[in-house]
Amino acid sequence: MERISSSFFVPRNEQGYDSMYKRIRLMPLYSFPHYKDLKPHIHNAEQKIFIHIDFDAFYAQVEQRDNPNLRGKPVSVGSTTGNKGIVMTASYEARAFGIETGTSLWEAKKLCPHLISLPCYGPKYEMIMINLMKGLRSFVPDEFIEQYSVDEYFVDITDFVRNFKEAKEFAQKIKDKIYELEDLTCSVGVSYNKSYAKMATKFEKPNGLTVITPLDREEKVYKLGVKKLWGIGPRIKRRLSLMNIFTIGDLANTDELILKKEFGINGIVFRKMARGEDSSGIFTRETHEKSLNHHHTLTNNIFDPSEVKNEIRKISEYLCRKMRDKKLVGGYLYFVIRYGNLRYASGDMHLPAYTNDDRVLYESALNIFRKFPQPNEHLPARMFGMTVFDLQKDTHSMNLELFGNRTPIPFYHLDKLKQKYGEGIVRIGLNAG
Ligand code: DCP
Ligand code: MG
Ligand code: MG
Repeated sequence: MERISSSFFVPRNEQGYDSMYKRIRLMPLYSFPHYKDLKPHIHNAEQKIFIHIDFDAFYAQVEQRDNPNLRGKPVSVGSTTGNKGIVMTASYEARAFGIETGTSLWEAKKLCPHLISLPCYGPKYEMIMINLMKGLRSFVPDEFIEQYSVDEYFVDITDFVRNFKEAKEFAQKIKDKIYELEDLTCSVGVSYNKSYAKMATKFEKPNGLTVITPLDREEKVYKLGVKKLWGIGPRIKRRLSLMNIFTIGDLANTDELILKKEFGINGIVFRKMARGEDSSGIFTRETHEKSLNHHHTLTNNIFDPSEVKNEIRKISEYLCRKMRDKKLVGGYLYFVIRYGNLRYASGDMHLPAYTNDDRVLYESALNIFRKFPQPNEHLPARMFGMTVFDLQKDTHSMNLELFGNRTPIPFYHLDKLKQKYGEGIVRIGLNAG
């Protein structure tokens, strides 16, 4: 594999830098695990093992690697235009002076007058990540790797190790491989869920390797401050402290309803993450794109149960039609309702089988919906939305076989009729609820 060297790239210039920076920021970032990735219905169905990889002082380390004169010196990478410059990252030598991401260049120079500030050179960092992806693929297939940000990866190694001891060895091998390929150090976290793995990475930075097993939970995680948890920033930390929640353990042991009342659905997510119950898996570009969704915001809010069901039915029908149109069946459903007061509730579930049957989607959506506050005069519904994930090719026979106990409906033919004679021509009686 080719080693990326700085000579490969055109010289930097200030003008080019902006667009390059935009490019790298436009890389798909799947952000903080959205509540829809957390499958609330699956409780430790199977234990997984993830590793999380994050480079140490990424941009700065790359610059130090490519210019030996910079090694061991305080270096920052960021924008260098006039006084408005900002530090994107700083080498660990510069961090010793208190310089960190987000420090203004002006302030950074005050903290450390001999700071060497360099412009950011996006494509180089991007190439490193592309090269690294190739390296990771020599350990596990593509679908087990998620590039999470400009310098981070998650790898699901559940199927490749038998226990945490092997997981640690596996992580060390990956770490060594990265060093061999790119001459860069990273820190690695190993744990049984993504949130803990990401947290573990930070424990021994730089160049660290940390494992958090379920047995370590109380000892290593619960005593930490809530801010160490993925997605909890200073504002949420402040709100939590007003509720007397300071550590991750406090958060994990707070009643779900109390958190829900304060933070809505996010409260439940925070608690799950604190407890190590984040069950989100690897999001690849593939699985991410393999979804279909439909949302409908009503012109007038509704609360009459039959009207509400009718809306859910319409969205189910529409989505199934869309799936059939692409000859796909879906395996996972996400359902969301937004109320008149702009609060929302959502949930998701595995569909009973891969399907594009209107009835199955409708019933499943209703199953999720039943757990939510039911719309009423004071809390009418304003928007409904559904997303079907895990789309697979429809082999057709599958449908009939799996729902053998139901009357098979020739949906594909009906779609054609509808197309020809208009929507009203046939209506399937969907009765659930
Ligand atoms: N970055 C950025 N803007 C931010 C945060 C980071 O441009 N607000 C860039 C610079 C970093 C790179 O992304 O080098 C990776 O970000 P990290 O948060 O992983 O920080 P570092 O890798 O620099 O340092 P650490 O060793 O703490 O991971
Ligand atoms: Mg990093
Ligand atoms: Mg990072």
